[in-house]
Amino acid sequence: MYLQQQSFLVLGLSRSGTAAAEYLLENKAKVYLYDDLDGENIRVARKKLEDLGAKSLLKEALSQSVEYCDGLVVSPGIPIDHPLAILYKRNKKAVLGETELAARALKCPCIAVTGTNGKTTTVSMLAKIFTEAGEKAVACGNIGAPMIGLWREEPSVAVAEISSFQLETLNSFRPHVAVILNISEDHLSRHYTMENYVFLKRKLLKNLTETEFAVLNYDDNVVREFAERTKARVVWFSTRERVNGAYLENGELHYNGERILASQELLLSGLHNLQNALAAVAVAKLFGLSTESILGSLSSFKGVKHRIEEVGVFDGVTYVDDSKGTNVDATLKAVACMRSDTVLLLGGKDKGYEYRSLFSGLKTSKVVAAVLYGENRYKLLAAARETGFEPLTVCGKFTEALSIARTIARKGQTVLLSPASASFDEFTGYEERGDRFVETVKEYGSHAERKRVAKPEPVATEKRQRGKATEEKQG
Ligand code: UMA
Repeated sequence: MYLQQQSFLVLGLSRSGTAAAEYLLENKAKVYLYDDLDGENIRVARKKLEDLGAKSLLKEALSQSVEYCDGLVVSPGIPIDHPLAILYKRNKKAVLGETELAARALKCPCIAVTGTNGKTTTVSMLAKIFTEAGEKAVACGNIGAPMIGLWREEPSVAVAEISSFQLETLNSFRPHVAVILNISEDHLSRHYTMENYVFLKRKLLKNLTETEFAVLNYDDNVVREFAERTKARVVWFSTRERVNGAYLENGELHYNGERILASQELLLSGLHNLQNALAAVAVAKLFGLSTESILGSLSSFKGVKHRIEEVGVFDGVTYVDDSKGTNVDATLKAVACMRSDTVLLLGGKDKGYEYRSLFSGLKTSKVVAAVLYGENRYKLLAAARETGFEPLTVCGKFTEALSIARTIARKGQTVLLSPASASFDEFTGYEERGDRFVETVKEYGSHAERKRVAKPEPVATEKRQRGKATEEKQG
C-alpha cells in the first residue's frame, strides 16, 4: 500500500482503531475518524489522533466519506455487516481490519495462534519460551495488544493471538507458523452459523504455502480435517496418539521421539493445558529451540490472568477467577479442573448458545450450585431446567451474584467465576469483569481481617465462636 496517497476512515476508536490510525498517520495517509459511541475514552483517543492530524467526521458525513476515502479500517469488535462496511463494499472500496494492516506492514516472522480456547495461554507460553531463548519475541493481537502496534518495534518474532473477529477482515496474512488449537461453538451471535465460524478459523491457513507450517490438533475432528486443504507442511499435536509432531506418552511430552518434559513438571493442570503446551512445544521445535530451554520455560509458566486463576482463600472458601471462560467449552474445561465442591457464577451477554450441553456437563461435575446473573440469566435458567440441573439462584447484576455465591459456599468449597458468556452487558471486557471479581474478593478478605483484629476475645471463647460460625455457615 502506498499510504501517502491514500485516505482512510477509521471506524472504532478503542485500542485497535487508535493503533491503526497512528500507524496510518505516521505513514502520511489521510485519516478520518468515527465511533458509533461516545464516552470519555473515545473523546481522549479522538483528541490525541486529531492532534496528530486526523479529522473527526460527524454521523451525517459518513455516507459521503465513501467518495473520498480509499478504505474503511474496522476494529475487531465491529462486524463486517456493519452498515458502513456494507456501504464501502458496495462502492468497491476496501474494508480492512487493523490486523490486515499489520499483516501488510510487519516484516518479522510471525507465529499465529487461533482456536476457540487456549489461544492466550499458548501465545503466552510461546512468548515466554522464545524470550527466554534469547529472541525479541512480542505477544500481540487478541491478547490485548493490537498487532499494528509492532510496526515500529521490529521484534525478531511476533506471536499473534488471532480471533475469529479478526479473521473476518484478514485476507493477506501469511504467518510462518499457523496454530489451530481446537474448534467448538462460540460467537454465533456474530457469525450466525457454525459453518461460517469454522470457515473463518480455517482462513488462517488460506495463504500458507509449502514453505510454511500448520500446527494442528490431531484430537479435534474439525481441525484434523483442515490438513487436507492446506498447502502448508502439517505438524500435529495430540494427547492420544503418537503423531508426527508433539504428543503425550506415558505422562510425558515428546516431540518426534524426543522426551521434552513430564506433564507433572507443568504448573498448570487440565488436559486442555497439556494440549496448549504440546502446541507450544511443536512450534518451538520448528524454530529449532533447544529441549533444555523449552523445558525451563514451560515448567516455570504460571498461567495467564483471568484464566482459572486462584485469587484468594477467605473464610475457608477458595475463589477462582476464570473471567476468560466466555463460552461453554471453556467453562466445562475450567470446571473439570476444580478439586473441591464448587459454586459456579454463570452469565453475562449471550453469544448465541443453547446452554443445554453446559448444564448436562455440570450435572456430572464438582459444581454443587450455580448462580445465574446478567442479561442471559433467563436463557440459562431455561436450559438448566430442561436438563434438570439444580440448585440454582437467579439474580441481576454481577456483584450481587458474587455476594450470593459467597453466602452459599461452605468452608472447603470453591467459588468459580467462569461465566460461559461475554461481559459486555455490564463491563468493557472480560478483563474488567475479572478485575471486579478480584477486587471484591479482596474486600471480603480485608473485612474478614478487620473483624478478626477488631474483636480480640479470650482464646477459649474465640474457639467456641469460630466453631459456631462454621456450624452456622455449613448448616
Ligand atoms: N464500535 C462501533 N460500532 C460498532 C461496534 C463497536 O463504533 O458497531 C466501536 C466501539 O464504540 C469501540 C470500538 O468500536 O470504541 C470497539 O472496538 P473493539 O471492541 O474491537 O475494541 P478494542 O479495544 O480495539 O479490542 C479489540 C478486541 N476486541 C474484540 O474483539 C471485541 C480485543 O479482544 C483485542 O484484545 C484488541 O482489539 C487488541 O487486538 C478482546 C475480545 O473480547 C479481548 N476478543 C474476543 C474474545 O476473545 O472472545 C474475540
